[in-house]
Amino acid sequence: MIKNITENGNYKTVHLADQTALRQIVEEVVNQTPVIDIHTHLYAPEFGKLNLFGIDEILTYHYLVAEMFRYTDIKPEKFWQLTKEQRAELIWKTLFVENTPLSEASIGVLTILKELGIDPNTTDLKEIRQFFKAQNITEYVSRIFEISGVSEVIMTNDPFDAEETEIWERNLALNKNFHAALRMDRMLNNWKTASVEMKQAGFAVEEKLNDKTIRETRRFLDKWINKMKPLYMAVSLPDDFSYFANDTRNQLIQKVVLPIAEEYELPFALMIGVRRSVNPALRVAGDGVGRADVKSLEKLCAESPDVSFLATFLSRENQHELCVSARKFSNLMPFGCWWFLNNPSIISEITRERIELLGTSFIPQHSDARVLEQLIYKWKHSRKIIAESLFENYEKLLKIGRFVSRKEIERDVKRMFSGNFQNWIKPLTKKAAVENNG
Ligand code: HDL
Ligand code: ZN
Repeated sequence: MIKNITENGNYKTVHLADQTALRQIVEEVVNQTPVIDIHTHLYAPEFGKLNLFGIDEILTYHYLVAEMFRYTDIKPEKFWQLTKEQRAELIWKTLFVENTPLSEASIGVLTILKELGIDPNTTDLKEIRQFFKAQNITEYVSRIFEISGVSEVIMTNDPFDAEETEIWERNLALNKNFHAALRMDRMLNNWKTASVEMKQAGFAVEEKLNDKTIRETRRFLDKWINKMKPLYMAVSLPDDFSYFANDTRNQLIQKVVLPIAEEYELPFALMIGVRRSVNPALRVAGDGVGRADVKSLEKLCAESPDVSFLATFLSRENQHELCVSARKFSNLMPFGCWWFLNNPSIISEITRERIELLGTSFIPQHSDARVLEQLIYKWKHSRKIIAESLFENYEKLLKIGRFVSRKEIERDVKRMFSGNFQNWIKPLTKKAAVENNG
């Protein structure tokens, strides 16, 4: 039963007076509120073959590659010699036919098939392939966004990736729902190689961080900021990242990245706790996780109060510490259940501890999608848990006798799904604007 209360005779506020109505409304609002997916590896259709979609890309997702190796005795070097289609066939046979698809990534594939109207009991990949081959990519992108409830996605854009920069140099008009993020991994984690590549691209940099190198590195970023119009700069950092060390990475952060962040009002996103190539034979599937030191993130936030930081960690234990840090620094926005945390049991724990410690002042999820259709399962699975977590807390209010209105629920979910991010990023201002009009 929903109590209709007329207040002051001016308007009627619907207050949810019992749990059944409340749960139904929370689920409805969470499922219908569009989300800005703030971190993906998707590319706008204009990037051609970098824009991955279809069943063979879905099945050869590196999460499934890693899982497949646990069931077969094929050696990685032999696996990598197979064609994309052959790898997809092997993964399908191994994880979906010979074994029950119970992992999050394999259930995700079946969620995609179901939401696209393909029978998840189909065993013949050739039949499934026909569906994807028939798609017109422009209409298909809109359809996938629609099914997923995604309004916009932020890409991951690497100024050191020749295949990608070649497309940027064409100055194409990109699909308006795809935005850039300037990825700094190669510059900050592999300066030795990055400085050589920057020099080859005409920037007078040396490995030694002298004044000229700093100036030229900032000019390099100026170029790519003006080219890509990123909404933020991002870097993934290893579990042993320490902002207390006087190393090259920290000097580049202090002398290049943070000044640029302030000058352009560009947020800086840190994704901390990855151990790259724990098993190199698995290639992109070979990375691992390590618990990181949250004190370094706190030092960054404390020393740069005018910079807006986005942050997430790869280790479950760090996520609780991140919530506490975010209570100390209002320039720190926690986001997402990253990679090995993007599993229902852990999304549940992280979302609940975030609501308990931060209310609605955080960004609950990003998809990290690499293949277009992954938006479907990553958001369907996450929305279910976000709705459950929110319901539990609204229900506490009802039990106290505090009414909850649909309008409040809509405001809260909109804040988490898009508002918090939109408030964090600002239209590229200052220098970039001048460059554009110069
Ligand atoms: O560094 C990152 O952005 C990670 O998300 C990696 O791309 C990782 O391989 C991944 O796809 N995780 O979901
Ligand atoms: Zn990622």
